Amino acid sequence: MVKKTINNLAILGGPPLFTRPRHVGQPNIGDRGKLIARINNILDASWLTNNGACVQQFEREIAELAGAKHCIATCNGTMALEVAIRVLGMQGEVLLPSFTFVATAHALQLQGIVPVFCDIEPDTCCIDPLQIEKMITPRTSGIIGVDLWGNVCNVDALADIARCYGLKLLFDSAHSFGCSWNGNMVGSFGDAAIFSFHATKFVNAFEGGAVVTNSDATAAKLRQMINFGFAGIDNVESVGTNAKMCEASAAMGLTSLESLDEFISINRRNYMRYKSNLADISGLQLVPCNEKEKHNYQYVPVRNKRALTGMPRDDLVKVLWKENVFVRRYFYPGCHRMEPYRSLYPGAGSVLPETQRLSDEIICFPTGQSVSLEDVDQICGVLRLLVENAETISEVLPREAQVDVTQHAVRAPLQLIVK
Ligand code: T4K
Repeated sequence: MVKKTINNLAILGGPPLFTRPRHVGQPNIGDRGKLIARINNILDASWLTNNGACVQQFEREIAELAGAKHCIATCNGTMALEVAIRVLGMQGEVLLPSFTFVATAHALQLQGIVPVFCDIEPDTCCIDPLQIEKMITPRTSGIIGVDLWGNVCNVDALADIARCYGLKLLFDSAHSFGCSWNGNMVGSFGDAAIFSFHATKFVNAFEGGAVVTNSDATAAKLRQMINFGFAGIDNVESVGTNAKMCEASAAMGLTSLESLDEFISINRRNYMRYKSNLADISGLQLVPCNEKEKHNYQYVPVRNKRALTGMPRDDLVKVLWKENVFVRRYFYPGCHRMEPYRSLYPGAGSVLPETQRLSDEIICFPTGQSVSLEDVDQICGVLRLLVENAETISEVLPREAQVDVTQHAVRAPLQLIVK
């Protein structure tokens, strides 16, 4: 264990805190033996995709856990969004938060639908229902609420607005599988909801996603849409695409589900440890979870209040990356400040003050199976050191050798770009 002082910070030439990088989104791996057995069964059955036995079982389990009548598994969360938007008949303009992963906006833009970016509530960091009504126009056809980091949108308020204006309501619940709102599981709200089971999600299927809905008609359309519009052999009834989940993904998904409770309890344990460690570090505010609800605790989002910490957010990120702590700025800079949206809708930021504030403050910290309580203590120890010595550290940080935090450090540390 490296005892950190200002003088041996890795950014100043000291050894990194960890030799093995700690990543946000490092996959949780369930029982390998069971996964391999499932893969062997798939190979023995010679049925690798197209609604195989594992996919069917995965769909049943997800529907049950989400409290939804139907689950349609997909190859990833982005395709789940695309087909759900299409099947729900969204068109013209759709309201969504800018503070989301860019896939939410792209799934609209790709289909010629204008994403209209709405601001977020300061407490939940989800789309602000009070702002939505101001932005509805005759061209608005729907709302996409994003359950950010597992914090669920104000479902009732969104449903009221959707009902009042005749809008479709879709939830991007990529982050909130296993979470609840008012005691009801995410997946049972609105016209439909989507999940992501990407490798970085606490339940993963390598790549994977799903649409859940309580509507028989929507489910039937989705089933066709994900499989080229086929209604039976040689019988195509509608335009469709290929968004099917394959058997290997479903095998991984089923294996992950078997460890669901264990993954949540590890995430919760780590979240609570960050919470107690950060409680006395001035200016680093852990975004609260509603602990009365079910939560998956798969993200550890922290706001850096620069006036209190004395450290710019990106300086904290640079120092941590050099320590092999690959925190992420989810979601900087907000979709409206990314292309093509920045050029297409240059005025969008004028109504997004909360989004801009949060995206300039946010840091998400590593958690999950690969992060121990000792890791959390050590990461927070570095944070304490940085904040308590912010002035000195800012003076000695090598400005000419900054880590470029715009580059991914996927296979870090090799790809860490130092200018
Ligand atoms: N809606 C929302 C709100 C979403 O957050 C997402 C996806 C979607 C929709 C779309 O769902 P999918 O189509 O992806 O199923 C990552 C994920 O790729 C993405 O799924 C996720 N959200 C987003 C928040 O995070 P990037 O661009 O940040 O990925 P990348 O390659 O930088 O990796 C993230 C971190 O995970 C790194 O620190 C490295 C680590 N990692 C990653 C992989 C793949 C590992 O340690 N092992 C791995 O195998 O998007």
